[in-house]
Amino acid sequence: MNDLDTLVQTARADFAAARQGAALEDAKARFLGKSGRITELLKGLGMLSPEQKKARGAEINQAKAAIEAALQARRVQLAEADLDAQLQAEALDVTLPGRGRGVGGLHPVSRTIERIEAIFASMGFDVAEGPEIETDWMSFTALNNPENHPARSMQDTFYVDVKDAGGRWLCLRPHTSPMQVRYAQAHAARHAQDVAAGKPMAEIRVIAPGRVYRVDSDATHSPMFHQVEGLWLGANVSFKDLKVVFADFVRQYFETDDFDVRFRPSFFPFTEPSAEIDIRFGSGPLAGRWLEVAGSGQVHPNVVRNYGLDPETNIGFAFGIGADRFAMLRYGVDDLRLMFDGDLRFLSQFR
Ligand code: 2NM
Repeated sequence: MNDLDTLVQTARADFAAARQGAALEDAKARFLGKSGRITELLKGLGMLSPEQKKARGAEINQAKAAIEAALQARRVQLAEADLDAQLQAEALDVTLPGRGRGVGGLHPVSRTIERIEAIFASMGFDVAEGPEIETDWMSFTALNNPENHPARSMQDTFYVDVKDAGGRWLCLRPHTSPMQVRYAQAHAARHAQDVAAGKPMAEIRVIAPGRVYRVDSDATHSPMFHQVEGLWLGANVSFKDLKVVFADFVRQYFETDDFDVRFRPSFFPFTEPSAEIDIRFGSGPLAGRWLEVAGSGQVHPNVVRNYGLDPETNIGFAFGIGADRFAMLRYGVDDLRLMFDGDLRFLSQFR
């Protein structure tokens, strides 16, 4: 092997030993650079005779070409290795299951309230929502509960450490009736001219859904629960209308005609007479038992007066539905506490 073959072999070995582009370019300089081995050899040609120069020059150029080819081959190899490494590092396994997004859903009680709202809306009822922190007057006095009267304990609630202008503690509303008072007062103000002229006023038809609070907690009572209260007030709205409206609501809500309705005499401070509404299904999982599903009654004249209306010409009924109870009946849930524990194993069944 002559000196040039050895040089080419050395260059190949050096290039192979270079693991990165920078090291490879260093190795290139040692052979092909300004003071590299090949360059030095070419400079040495000047001392040779023309014959020798020609022969030796051709040999050196051959060696140079071989080294350049080896260099280029190694460059390609290193670039491919770099690309491979990058592909490895950024590898994406498209066969893995996606992380996905948690699918949310409405709470069963929210679904129930929306369903109840839609049914009453179809019968011409407006929907009124409002504050959960209320005055004593709105929560009790306006609803015919005299101040400090023991009947208030039927709706005993929680109080807030803030007093209203009259010096009475604010409370968490024990029912949504305050919203009906607010709605009826606004309605009376809107129709003040009719009211003053003793003319028939446009009817009030409204439901008030929402959270309410009571001092009560066991398997069937939660300190926070949901009501939908309804109010229909007009020139001569009667118990007969209440029975028709309520039966139609039950028919639509439970999607069956196969049930009886009965009114059982009861007492509420804000209605007179008052009645519990019971229903009994003729078929299905709940068939045969009377179920108490609402309270109701003819709105008391004192309450109508507190709406700002004349109880002689504005007559009607109100009712209160437990939305949580209705959700339980529809979905076959037997413990109220499940509704408020926030357990996803329960809630995800309603997505
Ligand atoms: C009930 C039962 C009976 C009711 C009464 C009123 C108002 F504002 F007109 F006085 N609103 N809701 C009512 C009547 C509520 O819940 C069990």
